[in-house]
Amino acid sequence: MSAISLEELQLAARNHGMPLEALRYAVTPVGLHYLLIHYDIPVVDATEWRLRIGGLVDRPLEISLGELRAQPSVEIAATMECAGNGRARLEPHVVSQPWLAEAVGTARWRGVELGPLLEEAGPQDAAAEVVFTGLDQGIEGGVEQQFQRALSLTDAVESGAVLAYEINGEPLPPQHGFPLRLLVPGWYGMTNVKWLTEIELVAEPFVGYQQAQGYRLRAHEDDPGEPLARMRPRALMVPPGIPDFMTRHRTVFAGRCDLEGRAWSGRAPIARVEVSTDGGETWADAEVEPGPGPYAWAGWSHAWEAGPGEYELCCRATDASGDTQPLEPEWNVGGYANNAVQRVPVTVVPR
Ligand SMILES: Nc1nc2c(c(=O)[nH]1)N[C@H]1C(S)=C(S)[C@@H](COP(=O)(O)O)O[C@H]1N2
Ligand SMILES: [Mo]
Repeated sequence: MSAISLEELQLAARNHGMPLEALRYAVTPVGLHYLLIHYDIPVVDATEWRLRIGGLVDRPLEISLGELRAQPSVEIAATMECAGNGRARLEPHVVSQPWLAEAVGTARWRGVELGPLLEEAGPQDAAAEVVFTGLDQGIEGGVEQQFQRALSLTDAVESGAVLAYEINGEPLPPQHGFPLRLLVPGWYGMTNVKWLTEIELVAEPFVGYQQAQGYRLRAHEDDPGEPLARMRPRALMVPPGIPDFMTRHRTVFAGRCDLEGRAWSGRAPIARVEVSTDGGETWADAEVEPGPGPYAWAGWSHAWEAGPGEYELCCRATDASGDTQPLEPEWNVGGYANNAVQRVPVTVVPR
């Protein structure tokens, strides 16, 4: 693996992953959920804060947090993964937040459904896209900006998106977007705009930095690429046994070892999870159990009779559309959507 720079360490020390042993929880405890914050976490005075819905609508809205909380709410359990998850495994090295595999978490998000709220505002015929603006500000690619992302009006209405003010039954903490964030189940993390303050309906395709420059799958520098949208299938395992402090290499004691983990896809339900103990040469089916909701990861487990020796454990998810994980990473300019199978070297020692 190529060396990580101090600048990348600076990002990695701010944006933390979910320690993989937390895959044991069907719903990730808030402090263990991964975090990704492009700029600074804004401090928001909830009494001053308003959500504005405007642009190509018949009835522009300005809503306080109290008014939002008074509306009918829904709670969805959703698995969210950063589009950059797996980036640090790519060769040649892609400079950005250096995730290995841990940029994921599952939370119960409570809030107001986006679709009905947009209907209330009355989208005009010309409205084609919905632009979401966060309060956080920074400079990226030389462009001064607030974090912004857009969805087509159809996706905004039909994706089951929620404007969330609670995570796991508590008000959003500052780092997860207090007081309000967008949550679009099944989509990669960048879709879910935090510190949401404005929703604008527009006629033309949105060309903001995070839409037109960032978060695109590009094969080479001159390739305009495809925008990232829904999460590719991925399975991860709880690293078995005990870790070495420095290398994290796993030691497992011989005998029965219950391998377990979670698997998700933003495109279709998980249909199959397989496990390999020989680096992907041979595979066995794991048992799959439903997760905490249709938008959340499934649980999987597999009993392994571990004899002394060296092993490379792998797991691989396949979703109901037939989409599965590659054995080797597929490189792209931004280092996105690398869902190559996880590999966990372990040493099994006599008990
Ligand atoms: N306003 C704003 N929203 C944002 C971001 C951000 O930097 N600013 N980061 C995005 C990215 S890239 C990801 S992966 C998710 C991470 O959400 P979390 O930190 O709550 O896990 O938030 C998204 N929403
Ligand atoms: Mo992300």
